[in-house]
Amino acid sequence: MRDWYEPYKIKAVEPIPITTREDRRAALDDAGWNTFLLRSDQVTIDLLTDSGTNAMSDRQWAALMMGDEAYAGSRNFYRLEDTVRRVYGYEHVIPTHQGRGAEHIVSEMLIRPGDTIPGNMYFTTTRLHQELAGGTFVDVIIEDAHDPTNTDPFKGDVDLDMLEKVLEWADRVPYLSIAATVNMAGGQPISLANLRAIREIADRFGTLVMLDATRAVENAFFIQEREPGYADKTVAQILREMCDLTDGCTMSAKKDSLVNIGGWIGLRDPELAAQARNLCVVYEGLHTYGGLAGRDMEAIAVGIEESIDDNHIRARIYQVRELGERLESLGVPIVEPIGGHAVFLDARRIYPHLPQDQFPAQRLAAEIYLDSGTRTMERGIVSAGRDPETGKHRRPALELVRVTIPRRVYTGKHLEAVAVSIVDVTGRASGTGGLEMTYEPEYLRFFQARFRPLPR
Ligand code: P71
Repeated sequence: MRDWYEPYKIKAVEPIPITTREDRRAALDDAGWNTFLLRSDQVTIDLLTDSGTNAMSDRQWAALMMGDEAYAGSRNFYRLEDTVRRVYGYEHVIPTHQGRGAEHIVSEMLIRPGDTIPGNMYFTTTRLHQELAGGTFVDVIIEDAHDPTNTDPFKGDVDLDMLEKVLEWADRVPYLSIAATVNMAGGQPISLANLRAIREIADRFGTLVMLDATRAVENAFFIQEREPGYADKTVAQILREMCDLTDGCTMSAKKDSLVNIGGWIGLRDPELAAQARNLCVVYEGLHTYGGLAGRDMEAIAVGIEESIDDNHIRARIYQVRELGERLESLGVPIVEPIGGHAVFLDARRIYPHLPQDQFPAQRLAAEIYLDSGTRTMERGIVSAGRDPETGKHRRPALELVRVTIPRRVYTGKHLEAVAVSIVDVTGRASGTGGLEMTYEPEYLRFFQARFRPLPR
């Protein structure tokens, strides 16, 4: 038998909304041409994100019934703590309501005003919390990551020379902010060789390495597939080797861990852990629930175990890859190599006639929705926001639409239909105009910004 089919069968199904083009045009106008502002009832295939959109297993649903909703010392917390210690290897585990709750606490705990935080490409919430704590994020990802056509197998790697330079000139670097895989680069992995070198540099300069472990299991799969010497190791072994090179992590359990809500902080140092627990009770909830119900923590513990199954993670990555390869074979420009959680469409190459100020990726996401009711996400100039010092748009090299695949939710046929729609939309590209922004919120503007279509 082939070894890349889904290692599960379907027990419960949910109908999906079917709409007309007129319905979708009205919905898009109501939503200010921003896919974040659509109601899910207006969306047929929802590829906005893989965050919290996973299908839980029968075991996870059963785990919800094992919720111990005690205010303090819930047994579900100890189960989660035990699972994280065993799988990720961090001694201290502080639960949070989701990933950004963990980022908030870690940023406030470690960053002082004026600090510099180097990392392998920004992520929206991560950088915002670093900035709100008074720090400045500096991107030290390798140059290849900014080029969507470059096929480097580890586009999430850090440029080690650049990292050393930043460590030499910066006044204070509280930690290195290292993501696995790198979301904004296209779901690209970091290699173990690079992580090892980062560890060595961090030790030499006396700074910490904090991992964004949100999609670290997906990263571990890519290492197994691509890094010499790892083909015979399990994804679980590789994940552990990655974590062992770091001092702590922030985690959004809504991705790899196959749940709908939750997060945690992992730490080794007992004093830092005490500080993090202290901030947890201020912002999240008692340190044994961190804003989660007991049942949520139980479902995360089960999800972590399922997430490191080699058959699960292979089927997950292969499903994303199948969509990417189909689009590629039909001539749609995408980011290469195909990443872990999504296929990224290159709006610059699809709409070469649109200047970045007219939000080509935002328009492309809207056009795909209009065509088939498929919801995707802009990852370009709108997501990048404004520079806090100059107030000008940040202009990222990558102007992308992310077609994100929730785990265990859609079938190959759904994704085939999505590919057909994307091909139709790109076929009409030369007749498509840009957008004008009509409302811009101060923080994380992509969530709530509104637009108006411009004529071609
Ligand atoms: C994704 C999300 C969710 C999201 C966040 C912001 C804008 C749009 C969508 C969340 C991540 C992530 C990484 C690498 C931390 C978080 C925050 N990703 N690190 O990709 O990808 O976690 O959402 O649980 O707070 O759609 P949180």
